[in-house]
This record gives sequence, structure tokens and C-alpha cells, in this order.
Amino acid sequence: MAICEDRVIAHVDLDAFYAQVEMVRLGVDEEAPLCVQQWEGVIAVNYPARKRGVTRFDKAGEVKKKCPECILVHVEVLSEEQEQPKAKVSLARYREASARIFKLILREIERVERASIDEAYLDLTDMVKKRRGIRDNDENLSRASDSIILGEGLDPSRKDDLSLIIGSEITSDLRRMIREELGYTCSAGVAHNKTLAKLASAMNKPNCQTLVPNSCVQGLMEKLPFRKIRQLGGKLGGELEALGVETAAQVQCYNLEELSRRFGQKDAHFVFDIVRGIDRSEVVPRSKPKSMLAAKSLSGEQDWDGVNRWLRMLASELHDRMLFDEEVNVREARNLVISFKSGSVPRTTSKTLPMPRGQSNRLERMLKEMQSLLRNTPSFSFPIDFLGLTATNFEDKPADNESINKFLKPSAPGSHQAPIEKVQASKNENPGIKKWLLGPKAPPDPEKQAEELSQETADFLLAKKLQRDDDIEASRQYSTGKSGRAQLKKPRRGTIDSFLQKAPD
Ligand code: TTP
Ligand code: CA
Ligand code: CA
Repeated sequence: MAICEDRVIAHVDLDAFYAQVEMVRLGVDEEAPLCVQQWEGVIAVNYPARKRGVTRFDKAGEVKKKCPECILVHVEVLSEEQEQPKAKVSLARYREASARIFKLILREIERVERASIDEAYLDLTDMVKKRRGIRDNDENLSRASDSIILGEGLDPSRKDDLSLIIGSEITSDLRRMIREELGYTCSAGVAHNKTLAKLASAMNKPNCQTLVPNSCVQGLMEKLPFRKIRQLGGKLGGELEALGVETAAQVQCYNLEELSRRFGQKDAHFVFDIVRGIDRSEVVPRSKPKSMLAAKSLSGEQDWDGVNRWLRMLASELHDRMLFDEEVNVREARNLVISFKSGSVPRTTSKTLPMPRGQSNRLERMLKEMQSLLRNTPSFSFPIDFLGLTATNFEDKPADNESINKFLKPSAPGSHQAPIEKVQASKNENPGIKKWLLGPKAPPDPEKQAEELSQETADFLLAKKLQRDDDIEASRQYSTGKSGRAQLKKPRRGTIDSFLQKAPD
């Protein structure tokens, strides 16, 4: 029996996120198959393309063979050079869309934890308590009518099930707002904890939400490959696999003592609980990034000319984001971390510098200090395969610009027709990095800049992964589809069994 039944947690995840961003941006018909490519690789596949057998593991050429009508849209490329590998890709379009979505979510829901560029955990407990009123059971059940309910269904006379029903109503309203105001569909899981909510949100994609009543949890664990549990996908999961078990319920056969002997007490308790669907972890409200990273994988820069060119590009990108962060979050980064990988050294080396203080001429001072540090670092030797700059260790500073500071604060709940607040352009205009956009260019706006600030670690890791992918041969293929978006089809209703049978991610 799962505990924490007082809480109601939703996990929301955008459907085929980058693909939807491109569809909305380009006005592509919703039934049209579309993929987002980066060089020859495919990084997002919309659901119409998935129906035709296209997967994220296909190369662009294979996509065209499987589905000749598939629209391929290349991610934005920023660079002085237009040739890969000298070109740098940008995720700005997706960050901007993500910022708009999170702004809307924060407007409606108080406790939001951003889990990645396209997903969030919402703690709905307090909202549910406020919405509990006197309604009869049938009325209450109808509030969950657009959700798929796992197991034997819900009993609205039970307090935990009623909470879930109300949570599903709030989640459904939120998804509708995202759809109507921004044009994106998402899927959600509603449960009594984060792990179960996350599992459920993936079960009936796209455009659907799934509820996990306490009564179904043990049945779910019987069939669930434990690798599907997010925290058991990595090393710990690998160690569990060595026991010859596959499902969460099979892991339940090990008692705490046995698990402690193998994994140590802390992990043993965690595993013991999680395979029973018990997860006490909190939704941690997060809106400001802990650090900002600009990084690039290189194909062996051989000299200072090449390295200086990249340092300037990365520092400009980072500096642009720092300026806006200073305005909006009223804080300053105290440290600048330079990370590099030399061809001769297998691991990444990081060096920390105090961030030059004050905005005047700061980009030049950053560059000078970084160059001097690297020249005096014996392990910095050519060729250089990776460069990354991180602004970190933020300290608050006295507020001096209320109007901009207001920007990231959500407007009052319920006022969802309120226009997005505009802010005045920063007085610290910085010419920054020169952008050669190979795709259609959107005018810069404060929201875009705000998004740059909203990235979380997962986004950074993803960016790094994308940069690693840069060794694929350059190929840019742009194609726009018909304009005008058709009405969404009725949600495809999947089944819990088909989810459970999918190979682990
Ligand atoms: P996901 O949420 O994993 O996938 P998705 O939104 O494309 O599809 P789904 O409907 O199944 O949730 O990732 C969000 C975005 O992150 C995705 O649209 C593209 C990007 N991404 C990559 O660039 N590389 C990757 O390996 C993954 C997993 C995602
Ligand atoms: Ca997604
Ligand atoms: Ca996701």
C-alpha cells in the first residue's frame, strides 16, 4: 500500500516537444508528420511521424525513406561559420517555448518543480484541499471523466481517491490552458507521489492524462519493469539487474536486510520503498537556475586562434544571459568556471575564477582572465576537444529595477486571459554574439531572454549531449509545411499493458 496519500502530485510532460515547437512556429498542420533534425540525426519526432514508423534513432535519410512527406526542420544554428563542425546549434526556440509554458504553469499553480525543458512536477495538495466541497459521488467521478484511470477505478467516497479526482480536474484545466493559449499538447500523470506521477504521464501519450489510485499500485508493480522507475535507470538499476530480477514486484522479494547488505542502508531503504510505489520526495519549487553554462564540443582546436575564437563566442553568449539574469533575478554570479578537455587528457578539467565585478567592459575582462588562466595551466594542451564556461555561485544584490523584477513573477491565479507583461529593454544593451541564423529568425524579446534564465540542469545536460552530436556530417534541410493548424484529434487511448511492455528507455 502506497503511503503519502494525503498528497496529490501531477507530472506534466509536453508531447514531442521540439517537434511541437516547430509546428506551432511554422504553422504546420497537426496531422502532418514532422521531425526535428540536428545535422543528420533526428532529435524529436511528432506523433503523426511516429505512426508512420519514424523513430528518434533514425537518420534524416532514413526518415525520408520511411515517410517521404515528413517535414524535416533543422535546429537553429548560430555561428560565424555556417559549416559544421564550426557551427554551434542553439536551443533558444525550445527554451523560449518552455519559458512561456512555465510562465503559464506558474500563473496557475504555486508549487512547481521544473524537471527539464519540457516537464514539471506540480504539488496540487493545497489546491485540492481548497476545492473539496460537498458534491455527490457521481458528480465527483465525472470530474475525472477525461482521464484514464489505472486499475479497478476510483471510489469517490474514499478521501485519497477523491483527492486524486480533484487533482485530475486541476491538471486537466491546466493542460487545456496550455493547449488553448500556447498551442501545445501535453500528457500528465496524477498520483500521490512524484515517482508514480512520472510513470503515469508516459503511459498514454499524446494529449492524455492518467491517474494512479492507491488501490492499483501493487498491481502496477507486479508488471512494471523496475528499470522504468526513473531513479532505477542508472547504476543502482544495473546492480539490481545483477540479482536476476526484472519487475518491481520481484525486487519486493528482497527484505531490507538483504538489500542493505548489497547496497548499503541508504540505497536499501530507497529501493525497498520505491519498488512498492512509495516515494516521499517533495516537489521542490524551483524557478531560478543554479548556474548558466555555455559549452561546445570541438573537433580538436590546434592553436590559440581557434581557442580564442570559441572563448569569445561562448563568453558572449554567457555574458548576454548574465546581464539579463542580473536584471531579473537581482543577483550576480561570483564565479566563472572554465572547463576544457585536451586531446591528451581523458577527463574534463575545470578551473574556477572570480567573476569580474561590475558590468562595464566585463566581457573583455572575462576573456583576458580566462586566457591568462589557461596559459598558466600546464594541463591545457592542444588539441582542445571541449570548452565550457559556467557562471555560478550567485549572490543577491540590492534591488534597483522593480519593473523588470516583476517580469518573472506569475500573475494572479485565475487571470489566464491576462496578457503577458512586457518589460522595457535592458539598459545594459550588449551587442553580444553575432548570430547567423540559418533558419527563420524570431525577433529578440524579453521572454526569450527570460527563458535563457530558466534553464535547469537537465537542459544543460541535454545541450551538452546535443553538442556532442555535432560530429555528424553537416546537412541542413529546411522545409515548411502547410500553414494553419487543424483541430486536434481525440486523444489516442493507450493501455497500461502496452506501456509496460515497451523496452526500458
Ligand atoms: P522527451 O520529453 O524525452 O521527448 P519528446 O517530448 O520529444 O517526446 P514525448 O512525447 O515522448 O515526451 O524530450 C523532450 C525534448 O528534448 C525532445 O522533443 C527533444 C529533446 N531531446 C533530445 O534532443 N535528445 C534526446 O535524446 C531526448 C530524449 C530529447
Ligand atoms: Ca516530452
Ligand atoms: Ca520530457
